[in-house]
Amino acid sequence: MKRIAPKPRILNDTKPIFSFSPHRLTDRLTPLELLYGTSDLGIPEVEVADWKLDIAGLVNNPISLSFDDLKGLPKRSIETVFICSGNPHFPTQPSRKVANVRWAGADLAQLLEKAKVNERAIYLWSYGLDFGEKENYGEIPHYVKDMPLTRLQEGDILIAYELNGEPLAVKNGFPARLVIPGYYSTNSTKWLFRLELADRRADSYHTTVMYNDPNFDADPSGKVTKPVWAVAPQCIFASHKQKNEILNEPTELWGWAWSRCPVDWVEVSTDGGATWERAELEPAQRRAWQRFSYMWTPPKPGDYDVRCRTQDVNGETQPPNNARHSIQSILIAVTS
Ligand SMILES: Nc1nc2c(c(=O)[nH]1)N[C@H]1C(S)=C(S)[C@@H](COP(=O)(O)O)O[C@H]1N2
Ligand SMILES: [Mo]
Repeated sequence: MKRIAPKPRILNDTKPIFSFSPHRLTDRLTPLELLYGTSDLGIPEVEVADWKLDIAGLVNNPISLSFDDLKGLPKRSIETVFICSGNPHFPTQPSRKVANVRWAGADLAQLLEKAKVNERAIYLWSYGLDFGEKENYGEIPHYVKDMPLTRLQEGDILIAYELNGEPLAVKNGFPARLVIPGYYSTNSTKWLFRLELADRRADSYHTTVMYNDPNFDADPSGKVTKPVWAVAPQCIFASHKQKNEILNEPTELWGWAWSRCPVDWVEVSTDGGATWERAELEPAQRRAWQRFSYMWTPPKPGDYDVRCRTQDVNGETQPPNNARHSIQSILIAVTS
């Protein structure tokens, strides 16, 4: 891949100052200070006056938009689960860096209609202004991700410039970023400056070396891979944390469940997965996470291995372990 935009100034990477813990996620809408935040190549500082979004490649009518042009388009907003796929070097490690936030911006499908996508196009490449270098790879001129155009049929993809009702912060992709609800958030390119329609996958570091899982169903040796795109079903406890101590009294075990589509049910186990009971589950609201709740009366004091698992409306479930969406288990100590 070649550099196609001038280098912006890169601010020092501001790592989150808290250690991420799902039990803090007690709000339906995650406050911005609890967003996990990932910037693999540092944070570029972008001048709005110089910023442009180009829509190019396999289109019959290339478009170039200023920030004012973008904000002049009809504004759409969506509340959605936003989940990091975790450390790409360890794709089988459970990732519970999740949030539920409200984005606002312009509708991607509308923009692509204006650009008149050529029928040969199969993928949408998105370019971020951040750049860097990796050992054993070399220069990375831009953060680049791709998405199959088939995802457009499900709608809801935004070029977002607001997050939870506030202008996008620099670290979250100011002035604008792509947001693909139902896809792991690594695909939601920050500091977006170019969308390119293509007939093949992007050949960038973040689409080739990183973010391709071994597809053991297709090939047991793990050589065949599949891109980290659609979100898998998962649920977490927000009510209790690991090694929580509670009194020997009835307690509400509750949390959040989500997938690329609505989830159908959540079950809770208080005996390490030996038996499972249905939890109450609120109905799905478009792409937001769904609250589940289970009233538990501990039989006696002691240590309990408490778990939750979900199945989505496509029938997909969570594996017990060795997956980024494996079943969560927390130890709850019941005292007398
Ligand atoms: N341009 C760019 N976009 C990016 C990234 C990045 O490093 N550069 N990181 C991705 C990853 S891995 C995640 S989890 C999300 C994090 O978004 P946030 O920092 O707004 O929480 O941004 C995604 N978009
Ligand atoms: Mo991520």
